[in-house]
Amino acid sequence: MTDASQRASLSERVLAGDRRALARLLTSIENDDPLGEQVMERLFPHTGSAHLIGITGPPGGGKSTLVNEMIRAYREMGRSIAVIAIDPSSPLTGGAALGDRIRMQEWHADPGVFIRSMASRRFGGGLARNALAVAHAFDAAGFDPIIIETVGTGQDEVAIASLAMTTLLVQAPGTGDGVQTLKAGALEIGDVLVVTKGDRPEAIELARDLRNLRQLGLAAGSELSRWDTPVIKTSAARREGIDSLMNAIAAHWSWLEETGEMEIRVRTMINTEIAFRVQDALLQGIRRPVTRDGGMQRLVERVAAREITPLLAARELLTRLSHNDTPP
Ligand SMILES: Nc1nc2c(ncn2[C@@H]2O[C@H](COP(=O)(O)OP(=O)(O)O)[C@@H](O)[C@H]2O)c(=O)[nH]1
Ligand SMILES: [Mg+2]
Repeated sequence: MTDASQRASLSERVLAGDRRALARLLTSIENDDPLGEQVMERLFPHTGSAHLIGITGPPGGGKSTLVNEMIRAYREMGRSIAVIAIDPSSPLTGGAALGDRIRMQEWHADPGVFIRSMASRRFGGGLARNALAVAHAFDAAGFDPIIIETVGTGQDEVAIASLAMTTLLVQAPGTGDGVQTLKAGALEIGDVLVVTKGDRPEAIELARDLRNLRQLGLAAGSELSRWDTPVIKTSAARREGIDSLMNAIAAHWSWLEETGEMEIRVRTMINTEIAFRVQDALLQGIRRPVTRDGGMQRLVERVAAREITPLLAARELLTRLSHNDTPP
């Protein structure tokens, strides 16, 4: 088979809902294999309709358990759902945590559910690029919604979760970091604030605190406050509050559509994704040729000797990259 026909057949099989072809494509994307990139070029016109939902919050906050209940709810509505779980991988398990693997087993035989676990350790700077490409692949394959779960610790991880039409910000009672330690602005990335582990007594207070905080935000009168960010208390353990959460997600989608915010949101997402790619390309470019010929080191020495400023060094690197040193 020629390369071209291989690409054509892989993309057609993905479009036709072939799971093995999709799994192959995802692996190609994760490995930065050119095949993945080429297939995505063919598939991209078939994307853009899925509801991307980001979910982020502290490790152990109950995100994956909640996502499992969301899968159940979407399946009851007859919707196909894909989940991208980005986890700081443990060297012991090499990726998905045991609990996650057990949960994934539950949906193993259901063709309407596709869960992909990505270990953030493996990707470094390329994490964002890969996770978003995987989301596009799911979109082309007809999954809707697509949930991206990230641990809300690293900057990249939070950024990815906010690269969604609807972002759920999870807070759990008893994780030690109460509302008072929520970083300024952290609340703003949440379109829906979710208090998980609602079966715990402290959840009531946490939900109340979050509602008060949200109220303060509204009083400050931000222009974007036309969406009244709901605070939803859920218990995945007791399967409570899931319907309210699903309604809040659907309401947010309708709000995006009705107000024209969707257009703006989608463009912001594309803008950020292109910026991620540029960042990536520049970093790779700098790491490869310039470090190889010792150019980077010479620049570092010149800055250390106070001959040039760091800004001038950066400009020189960029000039070199845009001329002849850029790798293909
Ligand atoms: N009591 C209670 N515990 C929960 C609930 N949801 C999750 N947990 C527990 O919290 C821990 C972390 O859950 P997990 O979903 O893996 O958190 P993640 O790291 O945010 O994905 C696990 O031990 C879960 O059993 C809940 O609704 N109630
Ligand atoms: Mg998890």
